[in-house]
Amino acid sequence: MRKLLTIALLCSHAALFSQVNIIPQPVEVKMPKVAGQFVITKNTPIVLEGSGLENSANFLNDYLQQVYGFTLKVTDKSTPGGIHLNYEKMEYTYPGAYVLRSGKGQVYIAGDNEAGTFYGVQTLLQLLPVEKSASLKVPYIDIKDYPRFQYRGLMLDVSRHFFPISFVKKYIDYLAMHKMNYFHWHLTDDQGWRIEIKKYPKLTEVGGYRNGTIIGRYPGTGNDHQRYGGFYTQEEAKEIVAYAAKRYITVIPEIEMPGHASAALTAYPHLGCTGGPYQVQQTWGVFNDVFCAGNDTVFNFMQDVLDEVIPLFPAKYVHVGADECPKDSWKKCPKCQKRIKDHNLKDEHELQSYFIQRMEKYINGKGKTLVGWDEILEGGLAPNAVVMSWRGEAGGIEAAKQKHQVIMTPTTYVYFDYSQTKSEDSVTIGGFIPLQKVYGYEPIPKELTAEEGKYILGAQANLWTEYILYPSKVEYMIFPRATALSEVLWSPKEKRDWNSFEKRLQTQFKRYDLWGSSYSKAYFDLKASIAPTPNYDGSILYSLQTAAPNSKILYTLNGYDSKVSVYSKPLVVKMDDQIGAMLEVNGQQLSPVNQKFSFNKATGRKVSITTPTAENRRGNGGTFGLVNGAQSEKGILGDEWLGWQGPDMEAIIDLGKIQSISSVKVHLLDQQPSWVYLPEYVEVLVSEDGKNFQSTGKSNQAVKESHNMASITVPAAAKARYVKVFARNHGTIADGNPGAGSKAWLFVDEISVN
Ligand code: TNX
Repeated sequence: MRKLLTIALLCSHAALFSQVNIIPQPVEVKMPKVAGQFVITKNTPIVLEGSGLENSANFLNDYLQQVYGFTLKVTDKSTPGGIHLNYEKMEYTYPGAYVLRSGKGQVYIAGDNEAGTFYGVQTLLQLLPVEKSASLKVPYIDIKDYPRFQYRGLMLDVSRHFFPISFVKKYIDYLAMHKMNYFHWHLTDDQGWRIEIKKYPKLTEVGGYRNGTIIGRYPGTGNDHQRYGGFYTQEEAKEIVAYAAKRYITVIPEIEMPGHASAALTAYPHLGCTGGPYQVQQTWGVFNDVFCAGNDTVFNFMQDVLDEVIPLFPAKYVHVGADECPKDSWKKCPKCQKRIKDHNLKDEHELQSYFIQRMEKYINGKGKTLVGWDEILEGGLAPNAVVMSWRGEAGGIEAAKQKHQVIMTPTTYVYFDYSQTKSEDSVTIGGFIPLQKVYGYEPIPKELTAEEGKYILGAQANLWTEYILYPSKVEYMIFPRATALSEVLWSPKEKRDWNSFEKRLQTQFKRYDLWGSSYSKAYFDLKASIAPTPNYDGSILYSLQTAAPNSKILYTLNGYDSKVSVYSKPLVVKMDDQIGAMLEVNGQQLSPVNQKFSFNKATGRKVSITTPTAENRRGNGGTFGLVNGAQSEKGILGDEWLGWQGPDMEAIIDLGKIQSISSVKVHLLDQQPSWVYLPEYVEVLVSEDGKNFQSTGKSNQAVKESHNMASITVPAAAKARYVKVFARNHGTIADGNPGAGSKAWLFVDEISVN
């Protein structure tokens, strides 16, 4: 009997536990010995056990109203039962710790501070059912939680496209529900100045509007010739700040200087080096029209602007941009050149540094801390500045080593304007950052010592809006990636577990539906992978996978000539083929993939490399990618490519048995603007025993295969079992080229032996 009872208890525990799908994963979740559920009804009171808890109660009620259509009575009389909001002293590193206990007759949420209780309420909301009509049962549970990082942010660019106050609030709610605490508001850029400045009304009257917008992906297919724009009044900015504060979110304003200034210069042309005329830009990119660094009027203007901006935003941080400032106009400007001379500056980079340091003094004088993009490292870092590392992690690493605080926002992991699916059908800026990549991001680079790592305040995802015109597209781009990021930023590192996240994500998808929010379904895409057979017999295994429930995978062979088959296990490919596949869900066909295979003597054979590739350039399926029969058809840095920055490539292929060969061809990427160079030469060496190798020759004769791909073929008439292919890296990039002085990249995706 007793045994039976235990089993029954365990079963109901398991059922209740499957209802618990909290993101970000809390530090500790326990189910109490006795399983059960607390039911929230219209008569359940919210009991405030301390002052300052109204924000939490109001958020809870607003959510209940919006999602389930009712609110609860709030009382500060200590009555038994109901939802109790309280404080409790706790151990934590950063503010925001809370406990949540639900049991017989009550839910108890206590934070170490107001924000902690608020985060406890966010967790409670995730314990509620994801169906509108269901009764609001909260499983008995015992949660202890606190954040890992002190800075957990999302940025929104409102210059390239403008979003109404109502949506900015919604965006802030999304942050709140993910326990994030910084909203970075990118308010000015070349395409529009979006914040009212009373002393300079033309900033918004003129700079707030452009006379057209490029159509399609840059360079585009034309211009729509529609006047476009908008701005926020100072009153509206205050409203946003107050709204965010009630959600324990700090708003950081960004006022770009000295670059990305076209909109401001159009309003006040005397602030540029040439005096104009300028225009509010109608296309995307980086523009040469920047604030003049030799003219004191510019500094007075910037200070006046900050005098009005700073009082609106209680944040201790003020973001001044400072990214992507071309130096062309400064080079030609007598005032800028005089400034360089007068201050003994080395060049225009030091002039940029002068500009930022001068503004930093002003900002510090107002009791605030300057934040800038990682370009503020060039020409000398302003003394107290916080660096936002966006061009990869390098800027963040360097700044932390210089003992500066850092917010990580690398393009490689958290640029949410990049595509999250390979079959994106809307226009995006490009790139590819799938959900799992975001989930796998570690904000503290391993290049840092434990001590240096402390300078990493946290991380933030950026949403640049060149190709994001509407709120629904914003949601589509941030979800579910922002949900993954929230776990990176909040949960203990050792609690991060992709499989567990995937399971909880299924409920999160339903939660987005409950909110009426758009989100990307790329997670369900059909994904293909190529692997060797266990004995490397010269054939290949092609596997197709999807996470989509109730779906079928369909495929065809021979360039779509074969009949359509239903996929059940990896396909064994033995010769040239072209496989097409897609998903079928509810009769709809989705997510097509297509793979061409070309076979040669090396295909499907064992291959090894002597020097490892760069960590983020291991290729799809690792080293085997060199002989997997799949040659990149697109000269973009997709997964197929293996890359080395600096080292040479040396690959050894085992053909399985001694045989006659005639030549070896290496397929390469040639994209110098991205620091990718062809090798100096390729040499082939052959062996029968894998020990004694003999050179068959070298070649540097590259044959162009597309605008940025090429191949080099080396004659290799021999009898051999082992083929060693050596490609000499280009070395250091010469002056006058992008990346001058840095090590060149070598990219290879396929080696064929004929
Ligand atoms: C670079 S990130 C920019 C933005 C663009 C973005 C597009 C940064 C500091 N500057 O101006 O919108 O790329 O991904």
